[in-house]
Amino acid sequence: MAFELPKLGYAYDALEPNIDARTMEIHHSKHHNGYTNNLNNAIAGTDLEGKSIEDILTNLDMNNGAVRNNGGGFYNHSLFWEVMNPEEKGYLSGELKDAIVDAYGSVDAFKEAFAKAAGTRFGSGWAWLCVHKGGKVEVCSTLNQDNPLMPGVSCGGAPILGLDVWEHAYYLNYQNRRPDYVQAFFNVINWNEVERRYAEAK
Ligand code: MN3
Repeated sequence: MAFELPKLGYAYDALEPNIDARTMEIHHSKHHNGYTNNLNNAIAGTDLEGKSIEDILTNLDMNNGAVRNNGGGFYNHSLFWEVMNPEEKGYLSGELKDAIVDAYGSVDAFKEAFAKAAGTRFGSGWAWLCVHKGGKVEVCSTLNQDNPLMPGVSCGGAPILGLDVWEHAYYLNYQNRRPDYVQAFFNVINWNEVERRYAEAK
């Protein structure tokens, strides 16, 4: 059973003006589709075929560049689409909010830490909010399509929120203004989904 490009739960223009429709369309139908196809090609006929993406990434041979890049790309974008929602207005509450305040002192300080992780990731990569067993949360970032599930990545726990900071994610609308794109992302986070992932992973 090959991996399939997941459908978006909303229209390409639904995140405007925070993320423009053209960027969303290219990002999903070209970039994410490419990672999906390349992942399927990379695992075809190997013992990875038929395994879950989480299983593949958790037990990854980091020297396997094709699976590292495309498996990461497949997983990271699938998470990214789900942690955004045009109808949620970024309401953070409950146990996740408590964990964030415990770790960072306030929601604003967490946003600053997340924006810094996204803004200082040199070149291409992702910013993450992760949860460790027991519920402690941590902000970090990874290079290229790496993610916190992969072995030896300097970023631990289960990813529950991720932001793509590759230029393809924002350049059409924001050009070199990555910090503006990061701030716009805060407007479209689906905190219900992030909280669901927190409860499942903690
Ligand atoms: Mn991308």
